[in-house]
Amino acid sequence: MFENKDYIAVNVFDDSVRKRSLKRQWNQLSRFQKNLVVVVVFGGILLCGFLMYQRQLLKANSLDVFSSTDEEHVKSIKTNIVDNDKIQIVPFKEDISSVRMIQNEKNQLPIADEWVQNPVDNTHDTKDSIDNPQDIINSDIETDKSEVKKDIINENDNEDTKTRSMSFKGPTNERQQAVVNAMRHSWTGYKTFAFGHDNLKPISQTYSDWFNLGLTIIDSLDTLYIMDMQEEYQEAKKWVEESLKLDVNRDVNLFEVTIRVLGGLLSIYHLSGDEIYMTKALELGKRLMPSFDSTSGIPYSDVNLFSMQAHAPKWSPDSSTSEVTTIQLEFRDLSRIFNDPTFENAITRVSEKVHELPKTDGLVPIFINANTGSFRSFSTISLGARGDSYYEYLLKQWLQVGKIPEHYLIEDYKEAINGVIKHLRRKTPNEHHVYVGELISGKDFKPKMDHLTCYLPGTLLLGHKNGMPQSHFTLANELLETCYQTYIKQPTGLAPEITYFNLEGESATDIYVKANDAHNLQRPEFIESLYYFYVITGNKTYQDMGYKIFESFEKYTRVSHGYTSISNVKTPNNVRPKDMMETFWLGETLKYFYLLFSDDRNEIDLDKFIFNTEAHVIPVREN
Ligand code: DMJ
Repeated sequence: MFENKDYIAVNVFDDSVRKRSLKRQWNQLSRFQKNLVVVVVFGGILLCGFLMYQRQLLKANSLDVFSSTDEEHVKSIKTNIVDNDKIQIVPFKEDISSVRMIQNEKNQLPIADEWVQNPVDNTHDTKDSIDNPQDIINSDIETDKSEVKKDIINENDNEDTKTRSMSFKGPTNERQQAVVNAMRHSWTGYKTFAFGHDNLKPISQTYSDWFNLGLTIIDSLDTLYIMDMQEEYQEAKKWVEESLKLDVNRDVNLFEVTIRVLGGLLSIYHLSGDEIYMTKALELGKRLMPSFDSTSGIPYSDVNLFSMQAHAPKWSPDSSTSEVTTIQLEFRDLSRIFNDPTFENAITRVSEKVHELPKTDGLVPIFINANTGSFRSFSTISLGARGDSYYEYLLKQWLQVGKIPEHYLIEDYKEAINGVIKHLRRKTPNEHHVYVGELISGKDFKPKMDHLTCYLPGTLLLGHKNGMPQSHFTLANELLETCYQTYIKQPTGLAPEITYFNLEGESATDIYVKANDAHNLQRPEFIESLYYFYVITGNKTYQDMGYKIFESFEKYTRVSHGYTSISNVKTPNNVRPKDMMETFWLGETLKYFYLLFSDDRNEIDLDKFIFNTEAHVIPVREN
């Protein structure tokens, strides 16, 4: 029954028997069967060859992204000394920044200001240089080389980086200590069950990955440093030194990686002075640059960090407006550190393009097309999801470049806030809560406010501190109060993701929450605003408001192995944990809590630093 066709006898010890047996089997096959075998074997060989060739191509595209020249560049940055070209890196001491100054008899201006003021004069034309990502890398490296040659290396080149770092004293009161405990509990859960992965799932005691970049570690670095959690900080730093791989072969979101990873690396570099972070930041910056390779210069939303190919999101041809306009602080800072305008040129071009587009009294639609460079017609106008940080970065970029009077960034900001007051600000009929709604299709008012919008009171106050009009101050106070109400009106004391307001008597209560919007994702925006209010006014009431909310987080989101987002803020008996600890819980929310409770309002000096939208610190130039 097993004879011949169904059974092949192979004697592994006798080669001649084996060969004869195989030959016999071959001869017994029909012509069709023989052809089939030939096709399968050769097809397989061809497929293998093709796959290997593809792999080589990808490697060729990716391998040279970061060369040893960058290492040299990093070294030279530390202590560039003024030569006849008058270019200097101001060492990071107590520290203001690594801002370079051009010194001459007539004036003293940071280089970055000149780039912003005269962007068309840039010798690096971004559009030309991004046609081939490999070119941009090579040209960057060439630029790096020439800078290195120009610089005279200081004899103190190996000066201990600690002398360039900022030191933090750790918690000085019970509230700060409580936040440190929360941070330690979050970190321990993450370290135990998710170390090296993006997120902790604290209930199932496992992890999830989004970009495969160890997001929680990077987002936490500066928080651990500011809280003086030395042991945990060293664990995080060691991971960056030994395990952070930036050439991940997957599509990542340009905005998210910029604000969390690039921002996180830059921030901890500025705080600690450790060169490893700026080396990594440079590599990441280069890997993200292909995003700008669109016809219009408006970046694509997604980029593969290994193949360095970028594209629009899979679900739409458009990028989010807030995403393409919330990468500028980070890329500009990278340019300043490395004295390489390539990054700043690319993001300045985006800001300028957006500046030129038609708007509704300064308000922008939430979608923009990377190929046409135009806003999507009839898209929503919102200071919540997809719109929020466009407004935030107008102000903060202006602060970053030294508050140049009448700069288009601050003019756009002022116009936008006037637009908010004119089109989006409303007051509820009974309790008179002032809120900021949305314009659906760019025109129909909707009385809905995302929790994300609660960053606005803080940003408005920061603007007012820097010369913006009284109307901004008034709106800031009104909105802060309303945001607080979105917390304390819930039985858990935690705000939902989205709140609706009574527009003209259609609801029994002035503030209400729809079933699908009742989740709380441990977001930072309101705590961020409280932080600005406390630091700028010195009024401790804001600390008390914050502590009440902190206690609610403790009560409803703390679990055995970390903290979790919850599904329902309206049901204290069953908040339905989502089993997810967001990276911004450690990167932002806990950081702002800690700074809010500080006795020292100047722990981070707002005249010297700006927080990016993920609460990572970026220096302002020294005036
Ligand atoms: C963070 O990633 C940033 O704050 C961003 O600006 C908005 N979303 C989250 C936090 O809510």
